[in-house]
Amino acid sequence: GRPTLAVVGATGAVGTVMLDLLSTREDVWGEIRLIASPRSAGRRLRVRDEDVEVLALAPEVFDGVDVAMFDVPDEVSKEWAPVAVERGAIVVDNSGAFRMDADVPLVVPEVNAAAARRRPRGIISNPNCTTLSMIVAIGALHRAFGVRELVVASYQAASGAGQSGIDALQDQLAKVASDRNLGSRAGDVRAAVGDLGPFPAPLALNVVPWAGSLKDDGWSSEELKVRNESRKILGLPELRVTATCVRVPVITTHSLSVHAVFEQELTAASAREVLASAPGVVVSDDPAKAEFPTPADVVGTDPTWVGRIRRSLDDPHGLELFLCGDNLRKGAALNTAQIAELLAEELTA
Ligand code: 11C
Repeated sequence: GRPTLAVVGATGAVGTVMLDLLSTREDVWGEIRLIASPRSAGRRLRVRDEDVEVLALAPEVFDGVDVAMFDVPDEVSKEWAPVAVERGAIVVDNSGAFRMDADVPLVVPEVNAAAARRRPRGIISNPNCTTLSMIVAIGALHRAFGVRELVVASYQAASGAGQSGIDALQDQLAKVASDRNLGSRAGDVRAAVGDLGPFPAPLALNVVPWAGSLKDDGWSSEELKVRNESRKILGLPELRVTATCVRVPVITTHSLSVHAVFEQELTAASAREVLASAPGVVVSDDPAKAEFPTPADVVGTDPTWVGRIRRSLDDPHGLELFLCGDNLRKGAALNTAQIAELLAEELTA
């Protein structure tokens, strides 16, 4: 029979996109069980044209489940993913809890699908949305030219911080929309927006050079994730990676500016050719016609969009790129669904 799927964290920002994907992608699943915190249990959510009741997270809800997708905070995954495995499920986890565990593969199907086969803990990790918004394109370039270094600046959307991030940005935008004098005196936007929500500074009419938590020597957790996860996915433990992660007043879709250095010399044309034929990548690059990816045009789509492709002026091994990817789709729910579909194929083979 078809495998049974559990969606843990069904009511969150990513969970909502997941239910949409499960309703629109080719259906490989038997039963789909929706699971959330006791607070959300009993709600009914629409998936595959049916209303399904949300069950409260408990060990028994995993009985009979073949594949369990988790989109919950790190500490909830840490506690409950092993419970689901114990009850017989393979877990695809979108938290940071297991990504750097040597016995947990970190999988992007277009880049390292084979890694999903070795999973001694019964858990597969889904990368962080910022890493995921560039890695399909970088993986394709790596296969062609051999990547040596990445210098990344991110422009991250509010929904990366979940539903509370979306709510905070929308509330702030409503507060600043009517006052045309805002933005010309230090502190005026801060005073107008009031509640900062999950962000450390106003996000409306602003950019905030911070995402995640403070780690050693001034780095943010998000910046270290981009480095560590890129290394693991590409299988290059020594890859030089520097990231500066910035939050911008966009609801959904992360953007990244990347300076990449390769073993081989390359041209913008040769890079464009590789990217244009890479699965999961769309090239949008004709600045004379104002053609380049922007979050407003990319949101709601599946691929990684790449534009502004230029050979570095001072280095024939260097390439400049601007990338956009929907952080809730490829950045989270879509990549998780793709991994789960690989498992469904394996289980029914
Ligand atoms: C953000 N990328 O945009 C983060 C959220 O490790 O999965 C996701 C954190 C993670 O805020």
